[in-house]
Amino acid sequence: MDLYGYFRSSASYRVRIGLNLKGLEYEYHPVNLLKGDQHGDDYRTLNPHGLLPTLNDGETSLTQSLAILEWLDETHPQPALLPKAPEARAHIRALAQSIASDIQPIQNLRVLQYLQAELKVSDEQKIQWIQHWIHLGFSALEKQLRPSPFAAGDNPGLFECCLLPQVYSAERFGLDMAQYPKIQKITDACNELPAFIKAHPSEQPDCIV
Ligand SMILES: N[C@@H](CCC(=O)N[C@@H](CS)C(=O)NCC(=O)O)C(=O)O
Repeated sequence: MDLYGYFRSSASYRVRIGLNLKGLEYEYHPVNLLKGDQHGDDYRTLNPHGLLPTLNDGETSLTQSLAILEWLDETHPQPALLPKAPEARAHIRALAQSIASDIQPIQNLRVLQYLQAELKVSDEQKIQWIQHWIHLGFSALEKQLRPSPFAAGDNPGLFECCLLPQVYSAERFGLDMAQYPKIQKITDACNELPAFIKAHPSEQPDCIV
C-alpha cells in the first residue's frame, strides 16, 4: 500500500495508526502541506480535494481517513477497530466523528490560512480559535468517555486513531491537557503501544521539528 501523508497532518496520522494496529506494511509518500504540494497537479490527480491522506492499494485509491480506516477494518478484520455490537459500534463511531467531523475540520490548515490571510486574524487570535474549538469538543468527550483502559474496552480502535492526533494538536497549540483526565488516561495507554509510537509525527521521515 502507498500512503500519501504529511508528518503533522492529523488525518494522515489517524491512518498511520490504523495501518500499524493492523500490522500492515506501507510505503509513505510525504506531501508537504506548508509548501502547498497538496494543490499541485500530481496530488490533485489523486485527490481533487487537495486534502491528505490518500491511500492506494493496487487499483484502489481511497480518501477520507474514516472511510480508509473502515475499509481497512473490512478488508483486514483482525484486530478489529470497531466493537461487534451495533450499539457499541455506533457509540465508537460517534466519538470518532466528534473529532474528525466537529473538532479537526475547523482548525485545518486551509481554514487557518483563510482566517489569517483573508480575515486578518492575528497569531494570538488564531491560537485562541484553535484552543476554543478543541476545548469545546474535549470537554464534551470527557462526559462521554469511560476508559477501560480504551474507549471500547481492552483494545484501541477507531476512536483512538482519531484521538491521539487531536491530542498532539492540542498540545502543540498549548492546551492544558490536565483538564481532560479521561482523554489523558486513554492517551497514556496508547502511548505505550508500538503502533502509536511508530505513527507519531516525530517518527516520520518528513518530520522537520
Ligand atoms: N475529513 C478529511 C480531512 C482531511 C484533512 O483535513 N487533511 C488536512 C491535513 S490533516 C489537509 O490535507 N489539509 C490541507 C490544507 O488545508 O490545505 C479526512 O478525514 O481525511
